[in-house]
Amino acid sequence: MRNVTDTHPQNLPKFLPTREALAVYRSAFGQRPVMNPGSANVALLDLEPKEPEFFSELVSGLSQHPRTLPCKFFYDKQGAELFQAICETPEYYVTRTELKILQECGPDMASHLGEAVELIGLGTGAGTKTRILLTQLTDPAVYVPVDISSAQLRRSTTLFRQLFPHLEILPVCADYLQPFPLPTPTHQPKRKVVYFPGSTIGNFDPPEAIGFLQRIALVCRPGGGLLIGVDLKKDPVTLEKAYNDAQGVTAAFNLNLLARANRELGANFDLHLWKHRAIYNPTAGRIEMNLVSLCDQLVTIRDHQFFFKNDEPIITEYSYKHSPEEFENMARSAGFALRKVWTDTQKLFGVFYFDLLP
Ligand code: AVI
Repeated sequence: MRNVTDTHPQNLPKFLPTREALAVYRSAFGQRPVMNPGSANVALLDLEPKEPEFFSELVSGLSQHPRTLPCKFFYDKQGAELFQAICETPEYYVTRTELKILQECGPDMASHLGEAVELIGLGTGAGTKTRILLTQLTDPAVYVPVDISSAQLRRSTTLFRQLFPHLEILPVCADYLQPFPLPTPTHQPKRKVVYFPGSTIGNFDPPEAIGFLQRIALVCRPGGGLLIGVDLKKDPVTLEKAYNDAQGVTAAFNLNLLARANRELGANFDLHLWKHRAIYNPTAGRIEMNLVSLCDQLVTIRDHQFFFKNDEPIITEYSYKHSPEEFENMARSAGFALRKVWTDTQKLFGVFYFDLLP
């Protein structure tokens, strides 16, 4: 098999028309993606971001005022494991609630999506939610999982090929925040539906979220749809507990960003001199997650030095919470019309289904 990293993003036009995307995919993988027993050999379109991006974005984020670190860098191996552990804490209702909604309302969701769809899963991780959805769908034509972690994508693709042996699965390893090429399936789907679970949309500022939804609209046109999980506005106590769990898993997840900089870039952050903080800002409607310096300190990252004052924060993540009306309006401005929202009895979380406006 050819080295699939030949298909470097710089060499590819953005949002390739399907025929060209197919050519790129086939030249990388052969006529059809290879079915492999071990996940290490799963063929995927590999556009995984490489290390220099972490260094340059870290330096530019720490040079800003207020200082920031992009939350996409949370998810190295340790960070992905910690995120998994967050999802199992009693306080983090988000994952549990979304799963319950999917289990209970899956058949109704499937009837809205229709038959023979191409399901494009963005950031679907281990694929627990997608698995529930795919089980309910009527004769899906193809599944295209898109994830930033090639290891995760290979594992989940191997599992999904065993679970759904008749389904064409075309994995793409890419930072889905950037334009990426889509492979063309063997069987023509009736329509494309983008699936974006987990309330990751909440990690975008509203203008960024609208821009992202507009790009999704380009991907699923003409006549496609969007199924998206969104964390809803609720009382601040429940929200703050979810991001300050008693076992300290979220704190470890946040601090892992600094540990990752030490591991990968030889930075010298002393983790004892930083603390995790997560506060709900009701005006902005978001959880603000920071790492706060516990003293005046100097940190070196390769040839860069940063001086942090006592109590100075680094913004690591915003997690916006939306009311159903707010989210419907945002999606409408990106070209989507709401068909249905499924929620739990406490209205903690919503799974929204939109059709693309003609
Ligand atoms: C991935 N994302 C939706 C999570 C959230 O709730 O914003 C990330 C997270 N950060 C802390 N806990 C979970």
